[in-house]
Amino acid sequence: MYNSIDFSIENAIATIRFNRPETLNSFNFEMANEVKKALYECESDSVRCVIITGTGRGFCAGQDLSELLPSEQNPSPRSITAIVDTYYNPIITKIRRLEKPVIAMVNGVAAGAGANIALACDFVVASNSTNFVQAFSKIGLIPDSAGTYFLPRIVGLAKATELTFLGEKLSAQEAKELNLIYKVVNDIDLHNETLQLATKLVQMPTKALGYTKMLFNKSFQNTLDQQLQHESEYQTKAGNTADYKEGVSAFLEKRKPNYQGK
Ligand code: T3D
Repeated sequence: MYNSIDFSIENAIATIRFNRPETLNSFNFEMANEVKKALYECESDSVRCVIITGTGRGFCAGQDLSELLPSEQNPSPRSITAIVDTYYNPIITKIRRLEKPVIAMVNGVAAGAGANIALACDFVVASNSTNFVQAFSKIGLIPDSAGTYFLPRIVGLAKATELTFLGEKLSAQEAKELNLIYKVVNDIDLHNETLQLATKLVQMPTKALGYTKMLFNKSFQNTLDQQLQHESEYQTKAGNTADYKEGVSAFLEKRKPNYQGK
């Protein structure tokens, strides 16, 4: 069913694994389409957390640069507009709009759109051999995939300018110190540490986490009054979930809650 990615769902955890290791999992047309399709599959209530990762020594090197210029095999390559509008923008939008946690398990270099897809996730767990590279300026492009949105908001304008203008490698440790990512772990521990986090998240009240994420999405643009109004709406939705009733009952009965994500 999938060719450029692996996709699996186990114990309510969906894993999307980029699978073009010969190009450090750079994005071509097929991989972009498959990632979008898999993200749509993750809308199912049977999925309560999503992990995005890569095969081999890289997470993702962004756009497959061999797909861009006219060649004998591909005399009319897709335009940059088409690539941004049909590959990256829908992927970022989908990650942000999925009402459940999305974890980037970054197993190695994350460059260009690959870096910014990771940074758009709710958690980034990176192996200590990882570098994040805003590679765009090196080839005369701007930082797409929401780089110009999240970076200045998270690290401030001066650091965002440095990272994107200079396009130098940022180690996982430096990214952690900048609060760009959640955790740095030894390469060998990456899978287990990420799985522990995902397992913890799938046992939590998924709808409340999803609603919190939607509120954070809105908070960047809203005034305080607008945001308070949205909190009222979403708290009403959260208060109507079975997990809310379970949470309160478990507290009163002095037992561990058993959340179903409903
Ligand atoms: O239309 C549009 O372009 C708009 C959309 C833009 C979105 C973007 O993502 S633009 C940014 C695109 N990405 C890059 O510019 C990154 C290019 N890659 C690199 O700078 C380096 O490869 C890395 C810093 C990521 C890693 O360096 P290193 O030394 O660890 O690995 P390497 O030897 O450079 O790469 C290994 C192989 O992967 C190599 O192939 P080979 O020689 O073994 O056959 C290399 O060509 C290939 N590879 C790496 N990145 C890409 C790639 N092939 C195609 N596209 C790539 N992006």
